[in-house]
Amino acid sequence: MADYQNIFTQIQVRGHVDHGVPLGPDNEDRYKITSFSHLFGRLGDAQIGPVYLGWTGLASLICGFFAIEIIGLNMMASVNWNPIEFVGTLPWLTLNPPGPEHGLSFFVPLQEGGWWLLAGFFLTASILLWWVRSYRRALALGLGTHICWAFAAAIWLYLVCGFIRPVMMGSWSEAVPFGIFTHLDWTNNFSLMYGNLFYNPFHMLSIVFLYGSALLFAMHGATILAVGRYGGEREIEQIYDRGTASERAALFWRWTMGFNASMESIHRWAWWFAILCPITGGIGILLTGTVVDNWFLWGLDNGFAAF
Ligand code: 07D
Repeated sequence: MADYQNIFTQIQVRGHVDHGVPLGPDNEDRYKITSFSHLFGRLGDAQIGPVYLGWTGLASLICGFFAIEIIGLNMMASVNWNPIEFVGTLPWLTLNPPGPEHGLSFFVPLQEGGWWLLAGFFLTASILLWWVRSYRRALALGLGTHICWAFAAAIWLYLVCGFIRPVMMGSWSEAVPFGIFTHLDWTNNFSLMYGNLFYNPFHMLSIVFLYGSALLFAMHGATILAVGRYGGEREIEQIYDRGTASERAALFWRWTMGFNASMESIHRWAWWFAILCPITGGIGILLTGTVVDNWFLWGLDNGFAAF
């Protein structure tokens, strides 16, 4: 009889619906709606759901909906409510923060940035509520909270760019616009205004962890796929058995570079590299314009930039 091996086999896992571990009386009612998808089965697990929405999830989606509505309707208004033009020019459309004349005021006329403040409030509420939901679901399942803290690291950079630094600079006008090209322009202008972000050591570090994460992910993903023919993706059994795919994988790296991570430590490496990208990035942005006005001149002063 054919049995499931790994992604290379043509067999899909399609057993009975798995409702997961029992979670106590409060949660039992929710675990009902599920379905199966052949396409999803090719990419991962064929079972869809059960999705746990809960109050924080619902509130997050509602806030996210408000944010997107405010941004989208403002963009629609900017093209005279013409749907064809909206679609055609979407990458250039934008909802901008208040101008510098409004400082940090909360009472800004809607057309002069008030809508941006409202959209920012709802987007931030949505993201924070989603974080609470992820934290609570992790606890309910008896997991560690590693995913939530990694998510928090990304939220840190988001808050630095859109809230904490503008507050420290005393003006909402420092914040990021809601728009596809305009947020890219903001990024470019930010670098130009403050003397080239490449000379900001925290931008350097953030790039190290960004590229480092990609490298680690490629090494780990490739290693596990390479030993897939020996069942390498079944990490748990592999950790305590000798002579397994895992042992070959480890030996490969010792042969080629003299050192190997363990099945457990590679995931710690990945986690730290991933979270340090936005953590160091957020520090770099926070220092810009508050502590350091020109990173190139700062680099000259500190002996690593040259004319
Ligand atoms: C942005 C924050 C978390 C996101 C969350 C999600 C929504 C959804 C949806 C409304 C990603 C929020 C959800 C908003 C809304 C709807 C529908 C995480 C984010 C929670 N740089 N650069 C970085 C490189 C240059 C600049 C980081 C490379 C130039 C600025 C990273 C190069 C200039 C900033 C990085 C390069 C410049 C950065 C981002 C090369 C001008 C930042 C890390 C090869 C273009 C940010 C310290 C990240 C930062 C940042 C890479 C060049 C400007 C490492 C590879 C010189 C202003 N740059 N950069 O994880 O942290 O982002 O800087 O040239 O703010 Mg840079």
